[in-house]
Amino acid sequence: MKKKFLALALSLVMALSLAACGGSQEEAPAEEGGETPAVEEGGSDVITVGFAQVGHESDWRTASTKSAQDVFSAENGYELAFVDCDNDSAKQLEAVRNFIQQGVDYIIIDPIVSTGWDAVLTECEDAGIPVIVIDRTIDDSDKYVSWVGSDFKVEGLACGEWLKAYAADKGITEINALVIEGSTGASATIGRTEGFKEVADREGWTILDSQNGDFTEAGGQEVMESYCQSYEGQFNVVICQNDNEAYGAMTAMDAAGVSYGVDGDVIIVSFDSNKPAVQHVLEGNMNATFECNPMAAPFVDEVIQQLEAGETPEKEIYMEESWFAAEDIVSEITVNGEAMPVIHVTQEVLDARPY
Ligand code: GYE
Repeated sequence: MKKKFLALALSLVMALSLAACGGSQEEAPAEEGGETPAVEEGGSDVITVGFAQVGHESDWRTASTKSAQDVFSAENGYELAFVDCDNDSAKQLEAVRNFIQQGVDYIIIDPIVSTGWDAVLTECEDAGIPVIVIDRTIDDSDKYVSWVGSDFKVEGLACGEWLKAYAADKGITEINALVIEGSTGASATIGRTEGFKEVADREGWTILDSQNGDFTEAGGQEVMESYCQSYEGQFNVVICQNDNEAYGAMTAMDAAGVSYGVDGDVIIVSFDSNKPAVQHVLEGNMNATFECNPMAAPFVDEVIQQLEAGETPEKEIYMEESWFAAEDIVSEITVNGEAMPVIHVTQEVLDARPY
């Protein structure tokens, strides 16, 4: 499993530079180029998989899509029906219903929002099509086989605990934070918001504002432009719920003449830890980044193979993630009673990042 994961990670690095996000709601086969390798000799039928992806809003999403396209390939015995739902919940429900009509073998859903799922999951169940949920959670139905993803609340808690330790070391006694949230209703947004707020409340920090930047660079820039006007001179921390929002926020702070990062007045952090964000941390433009691992597809493949073999997969599968900081100040934090390392970013650390 680990070997396979590493191999995929490597191929992803090479493929990322080529990856491009198309327009909205594209439907494309998974196989690339002209190659259509036959299913292995003596092998079983091709397994058809429908994947209702959130959209193409971020670098994280591009990596997630690529992971699925790499794994659910013709070479691996799959045929992938991929739908980019363009961050539109109605489109996502429609995509799942279309998969039912097409009679795919398995349906993968990365739920844009965490509620409103029970009816369509019941339809999948009635049609006898197993559903595997990835990344974001479904919170109002358990009619799916497995979920593979991250504990977003732990990510938010880790961010809070790191900030607490970092501020203490730097002698910063007052925290006035601005939060740029991800898309409303997404479990990633809900968990990261809750986790950070839990530490903020406990420590008596002020969260001046918390607004939706939609997990996009443009959204992050727009929210930060308005924050720079409304809270001029009042904030010393900006929490961006993904990397792309942080890139937009830095552009907005540059324009407003606000300094940030290791040598600046404002501490800025992000979630996801895509390579460009880790690069910003290495350069000191950002203080820290908290990883969310987008490579769920190999684990989904494993779930499907278990189902094919008549086995019962685990209901919840958590991705492994790391926390990265610019300065070698906080080397460990404790989250939910568990000690977790904080990695000081060096060139070697950056070079080893798989996405
Ligand atoms: O953090 C963000 C993406 O659901 C965890 O969605 C995912 C989030 C990720 O757009 O970049």
